[in-house]
Amino acid sequence: MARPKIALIGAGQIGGTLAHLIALKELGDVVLFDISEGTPQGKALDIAESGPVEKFDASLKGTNDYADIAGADVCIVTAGVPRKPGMSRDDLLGINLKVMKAVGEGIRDNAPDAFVICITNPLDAMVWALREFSGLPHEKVVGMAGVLDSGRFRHFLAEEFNVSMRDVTAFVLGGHGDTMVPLTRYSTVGGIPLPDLVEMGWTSQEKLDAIVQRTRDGGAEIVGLLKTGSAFYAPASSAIEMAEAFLKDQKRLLPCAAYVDGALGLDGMYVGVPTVIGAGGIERVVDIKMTRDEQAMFTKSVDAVKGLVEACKGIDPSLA
Ligand code: A3D
Repeated sequence: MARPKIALIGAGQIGGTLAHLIALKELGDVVLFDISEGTPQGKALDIAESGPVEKFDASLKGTNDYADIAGADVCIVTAGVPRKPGMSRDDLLGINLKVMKAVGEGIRDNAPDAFVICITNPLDAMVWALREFSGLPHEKVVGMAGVLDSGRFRHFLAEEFNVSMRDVTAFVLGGHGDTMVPLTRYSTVGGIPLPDLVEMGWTSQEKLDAIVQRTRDGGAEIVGLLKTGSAFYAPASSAIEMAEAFLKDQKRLLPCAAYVDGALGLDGMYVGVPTVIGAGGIERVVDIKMTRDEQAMFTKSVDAVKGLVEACKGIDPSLA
């Protein structure tokens, strides 16, 4: 059977890291696309030349031509600009919306059967716009944020409890931004929910609240340290987990920015929710029950995403 074909739209910090991870994990052949001439070609060749040392079998091609993504099984989109210190993700809206139009049309014309994972910020609005511009089925276009946000949460919790990150599960809901909703009730260490661990004296409520806030600010913390761009290693790993779930029909339960129509009281919008990813793309949106406080936080987050979607419609009338 031929190797899967994975197209990476955007060959910047995340795009290059994605290509490297795909090769190391032998997930498929890589086509790295960018408008910048030489960047995708250079990164593809550099990674390919590590093949004899790393002993992977994968072909890597860099290109500036959308025709080269033809027939891709997965497209991962990072095209656009990242934020700089002091910027919010929402400040990127205008410029990245134009990029989503070009990318959406490129995918529509060349890889209409692909499972598309969007990473470009502001995430929830950009994945919505990318779906609109591409016209692909909703279940095949999804945004990566929740895996990263819950990964950050799990890392901080594992450090606090001095336990393996493998035994920490975390649950986040809502938009990728300051309003994201880490659900402590559904987050566990070895199956023990966080509120129980507070009662057991493993940590204090104050410390847990601080970890929740650090998770919300996780992206800004890295931007502040790097000064020249945003996080890319953990975002790339997170998108790879989603791509692998699709390619291997793993039926993983992962938090993603998915199209929700009916579940969680929503009627047709993209926002971060628990999903099942398998060969069909987003095969299920998990309709969880929320307490009144959780519902209030989720509604606030949903409203923030709706505001950004309206802003997109104001910028590009074809979306209205
Ligand atoms: P960067 O290293 O700047 O790479 C972006 C690449 O996109 C550059 O190589 C550009 O040349 C390219 N590009 C620009 N316009 C186009 C176009 N029209 N077609 C094709 N390529 C184009 O950024 P990055 O890789 O660090 O980040 C990429 C995006 O991901 C940014 O929008 C970030 O804000 C976002 N991001 C999201 C998360 C989430 O968790 C959702 C995390 C980290 C970064």
